[in-house]
Amino acid sequence: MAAREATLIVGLITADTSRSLVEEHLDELENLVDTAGGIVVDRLSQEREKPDPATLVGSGFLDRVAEIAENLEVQSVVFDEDLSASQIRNIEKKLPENIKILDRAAVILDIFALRARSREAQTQVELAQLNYLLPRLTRRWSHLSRQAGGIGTRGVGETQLEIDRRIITRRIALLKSKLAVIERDRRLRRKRRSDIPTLALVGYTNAGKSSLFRRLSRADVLVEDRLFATLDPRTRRIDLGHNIAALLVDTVGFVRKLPHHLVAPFRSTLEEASDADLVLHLVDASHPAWEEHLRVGQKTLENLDVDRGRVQIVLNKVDRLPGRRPPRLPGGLPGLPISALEGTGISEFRAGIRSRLLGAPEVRVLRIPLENPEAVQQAITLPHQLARHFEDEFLRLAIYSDEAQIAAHGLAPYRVARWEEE
Ligand SMILES: Nc1nc2c(ncn2[C@@H]2O[C@H](COP(=O)(O)OP(=O)(O)OP(=O)(O)O)[C@@H](O)[C@H]2O)c(=O)[nH]1
Ligand SMILES: [Mg+2]
Repeated sequence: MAAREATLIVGLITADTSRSLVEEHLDELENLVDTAGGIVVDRLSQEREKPDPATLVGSGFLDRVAEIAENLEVQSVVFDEDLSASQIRNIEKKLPENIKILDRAAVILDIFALRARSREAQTQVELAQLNYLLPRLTRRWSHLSRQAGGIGTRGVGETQLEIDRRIITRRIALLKSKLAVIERDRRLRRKRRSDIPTLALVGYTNAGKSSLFRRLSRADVLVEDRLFATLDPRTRRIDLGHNIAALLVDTVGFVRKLPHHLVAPFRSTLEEASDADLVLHLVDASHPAWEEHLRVGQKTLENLDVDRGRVQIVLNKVDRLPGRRPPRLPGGLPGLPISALEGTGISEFRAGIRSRLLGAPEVRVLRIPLENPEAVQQAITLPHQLARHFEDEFLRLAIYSDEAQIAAHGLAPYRVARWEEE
């Protein structure tokens, strides 16, 4: 196995953030670097009023970064904030030649590239990578001109850069049209699906989406304590109990600071989510930053035009909480507590989803022909009966119930709008 790439990570504490928040973000970045196959050997952070437009961190601080990077013999330095093309160039000038300068987005793209399996995901990732690379193409960055490196004459390098840019631009156009075709096919496939309701599992990476997917569908999907284990969405038919079925879709995870040019190509992946009848927003309630994860998720869903009314928050990993007591959600939002790992709360979860999909309990009226004694028998055993009336040929019944319960007893065909004859 190749040795893990030694990496130094750098954070920035501004007036808008706090040290503890930045430390948390660096923890996550360390996790991202690890997932991408690197190893973080040290982390540094600078406190300053606001970012330096030229080099993100201050130039004096950058000298220290250079010195430490050299002493630790790192191969790359990763900044937790987005770096512009000119910032990368300026930072490059300060750091030793052989060290790669990356930002969080580049690391995420790298993980995506490692994880993409389907043709669609691979195409999306390559497109995102090229879009990211194009404005940042410098002599050190260009993969294509790296072979031509060492020549050392500026003119030749510049020409090579122009060629690279043209190759990339052409490739981007090709990938875009390829994706358009793949997406059209998928849209057609989706249309052809039966009209059983669709549930989409979304949430911060590592929240446990695939674990829940697996528990509900008994499917063999990859569950890993790694970030972005799932990149390709998958769909399975699941049983919600009481004879109610749904399609469940597992999707790619969210992460903070996922830049927009990255999200755009993944929009189609997440479109599955925005098209769903109900979006299940899974949150790892045992994570110290769960509230921020929840916010990032809600924001991403907002950007996808998913309104709050179609979202059900699910609090996962309650087995790791003291007393298994789920936290209270901000704004009094309702959340369904579960443990996907142990299976606790799953039947309540199923019931909760059923009532979200099929309507909360309310007074419903049934009108059942007496010539159907089985249905009559079913109906009179239902709880919460408010009124019962036998006519010549019908039993009329008012009950406090939900659609799911009525369907489960095979009584859905006998629903009528009101007690009185219309
Ligand atoms: N203790 C505990 N761990 C859980 C629970 N659910 C999931 N996990 C663990 O959390 C880790 C991530 O689970 P996944 O199901 O892969 O998470 P995911 O949301 O699909 O992650 P990505 O695909 O990377 O976005 C794994 O190590 C799981 O075993 C739970 O209820 N309790
Ligand atoms: Mg997953």
